[in-house]
Amino acid sequence: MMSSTNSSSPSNIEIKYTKIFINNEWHKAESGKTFSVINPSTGEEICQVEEANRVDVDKAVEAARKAFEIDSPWRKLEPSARGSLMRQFASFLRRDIDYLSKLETLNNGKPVEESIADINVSADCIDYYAGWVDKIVGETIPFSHDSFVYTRHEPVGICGQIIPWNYPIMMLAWKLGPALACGNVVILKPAEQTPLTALYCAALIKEAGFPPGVVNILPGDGPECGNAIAIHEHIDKIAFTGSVEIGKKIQIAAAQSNLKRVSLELGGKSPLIICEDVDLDFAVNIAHRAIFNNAAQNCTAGTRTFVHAKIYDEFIARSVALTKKRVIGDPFDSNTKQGPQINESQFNKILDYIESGKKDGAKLECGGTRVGTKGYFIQPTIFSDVEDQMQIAREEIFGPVMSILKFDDYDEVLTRANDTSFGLGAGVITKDLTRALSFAQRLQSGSVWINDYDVICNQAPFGGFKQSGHGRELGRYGLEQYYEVKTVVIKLV
Ligand code: TXE
Repeated sequence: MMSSTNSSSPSNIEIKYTKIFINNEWHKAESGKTFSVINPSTGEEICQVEEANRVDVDKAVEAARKAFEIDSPWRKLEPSARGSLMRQFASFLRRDIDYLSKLETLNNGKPVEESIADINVSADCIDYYAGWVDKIVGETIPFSHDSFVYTRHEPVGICGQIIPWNYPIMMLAWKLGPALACGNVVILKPAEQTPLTALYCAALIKEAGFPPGVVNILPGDGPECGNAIAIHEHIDKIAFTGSVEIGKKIQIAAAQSNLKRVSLELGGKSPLIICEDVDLDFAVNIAHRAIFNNAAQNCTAGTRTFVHAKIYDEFIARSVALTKKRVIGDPFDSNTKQGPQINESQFNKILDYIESGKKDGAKLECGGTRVGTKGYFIQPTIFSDVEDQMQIAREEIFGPVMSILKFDDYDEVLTRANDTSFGLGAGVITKDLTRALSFAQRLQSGSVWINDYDVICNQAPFGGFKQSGHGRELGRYGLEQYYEVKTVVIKLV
């Protein structure tokens, strides 16, 4: 279903920042190059942004090194004062939520309501980590009667952070929060598709009072700017969220340069298992949200919906009815539930997957085509009778395509659910507690949701098994990526 209007180019959203942010100053690209930022709702240009490359990365590293010197203002800041700066930044995110949410929607295409939710969660994430700054403690270790052994948790140093376009502000908060809490300095590269809110956040960082060089934000592409960060000899750690393909490149680049620490949050092909004892509407609603949220541009999207044979036909009928009612179109229209895909290449890739589903013999129940004639809108699409070996059941589509697979044996569905190179999320809907707990134990994924889906909280770790990545973000575990543990041994003479 289309929303009433489909003309998303609010001309009243002022674009305030388009330059490279280094050392709390705005810089032009050393190469003189800029790149085009596109509104995915229209396919038209929003503005040009300065394009950082290797030389700008070197400049940012210089600023970050200075900011990280042992007697720099940042290093000498008391932990609680560091926390205050972070809380100030979080409060500015909330203060400017009206503007920021519109900018996020303009650049990313997600409905404004979702942008607002993302920003609130992001501010909460920064606040959560601000609460940790004075609780990152080492331990004393009993060893011998004439020695004193203890550990210190020290910041890693200069952290490169490369983030994607699906949750631009939220990914920035997930990365900055733990890095700053531990006292690191950061060079962050937003995705080339969505640099605008990250650059606005840079201005808020400066306004909050962070010393120069602590946070540097460099808009630029992957092969030039991202790679320059990954291979840099003086960047101590890299955190990446994006595709498996680039995650592997990052790990190779880290190994071939200075063996920088690497944490990766990559894709998924997450199973959602609907048992025969469920309340059907409850399950249909969860499965619908699990796949179609954020136009399915979601690494945890429930892309393989396994449905018990006893409820299979009715589940499909109700899912199709619900999906046909989903309002798609102008993300600035408050009725809209689904905006455009991020860009033309994702749009084409998704339509190709839909073709492959048809060719492989899956049954197209609804959707399957673009919506409108401009922008990158795709109908929410459902395939039933999907088989495990089909391309749409094996590869990450990152688009609004629900694949429904039938099962009638619980051991068998567990094996099928785990038969993937990914392991990010998984869900089970059932009223049977024993079955739920047994699945939670045996599913190979970083998160398992029972009778819900994709519930992510700042306090609990998030990350992948297998090729969905390594390292955890969020919660106490998220801090572990951002400190080195030093052992100090003192002889008591
Ligand atoms: O990802 P890329 P793309 C998956 C999803 C999607 C596919 C492709 O399946 O369809 O990836 O999306 C930077 N060195 N996810 O092409 O290329 C790039 O500039 C260093 C899942 O957008 O991985 C951007 O900042 N950096 C995912 C970031 O990597 C490089 C979210 C992600 O881009 C680089 C996004 C290089 N050589 C896509 N090349 C998730 N896990 O949520 C690119 N980049």
